Amino acid sequence: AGHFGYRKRDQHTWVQNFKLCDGKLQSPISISSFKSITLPLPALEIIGYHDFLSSPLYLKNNGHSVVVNVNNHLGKRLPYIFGGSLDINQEYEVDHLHFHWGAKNNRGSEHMLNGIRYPMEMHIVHRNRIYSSLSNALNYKNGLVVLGIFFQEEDNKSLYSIVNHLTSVRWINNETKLNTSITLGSLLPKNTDVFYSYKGSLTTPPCNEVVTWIIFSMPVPISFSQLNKFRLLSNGNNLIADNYRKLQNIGLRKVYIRKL
Ligand code: BO1
Ligand code: ZN
Repeated sequence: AGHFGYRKRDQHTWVQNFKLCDGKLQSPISISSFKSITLPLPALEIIGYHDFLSSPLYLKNNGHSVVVNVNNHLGKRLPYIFGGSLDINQEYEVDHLHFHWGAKNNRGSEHMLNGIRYPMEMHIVHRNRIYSSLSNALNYKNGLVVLGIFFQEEDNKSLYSIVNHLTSVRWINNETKLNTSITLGSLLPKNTDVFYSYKGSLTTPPCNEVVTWIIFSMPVPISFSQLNKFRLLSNGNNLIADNYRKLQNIGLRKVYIRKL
């Protein structure tokens, strides 16, 4: 029951094995700046994102995505976030990052922004520090914060360290050690002042409704050749590309926007 697929007919069967996927607070959604509520939110504080992550860092193909785990930083304090739309006194430590991408440039991102679907969306998944593990945090509605970062086609040097290792993780369960250190900060958009926030879910089974989403308005550049390296990744039977969930109903939810 840990298996799930992204083809349309497969996505319709998620709810059979994972009841939570049928909830009222599901992700992703289509975000419109016009329909969002402007709030005078404080800045999102992003701490330790410019420190090099302690090595070794591993890149892994898990059959659904490609993942960089950053939760095994013995000795060091993990990069964390607070402020913005998050509850006061709640700090969220980084756990891992992963990507959702399309086989073509006209698709790949999970969220849509003002009618645009970007070719890729990165998720930096954070766990509320009061919970001991990611699986533990999945039981609480203030358990996770995911930063959603859109990519648009244009050259980008900062992604090279991850992209250059993708050929080593072409197949499911392939794992490789990154030979250069990275900082999370290099993966963020140049401007993090403007973002959208709403309450939603994991975009994959088991679809727990425990995620405060923070979606940056500004995309990060990625080149066509870099995107094509993601597009070669395989789960053994098929390409992983198009690993984005269909849009979910916004229902009664509100989306907030912080602007300058
Ligand atoms: S996402 O950022 O909403 N796409 C997202 C989706 C799933 C997870 C985190 C963020 N969590 C993972 C857990 C795994 C579990 C998997 C199920 O969900 O980290 O332990 O196996 O697919
Ligand atoms: Zn994701």
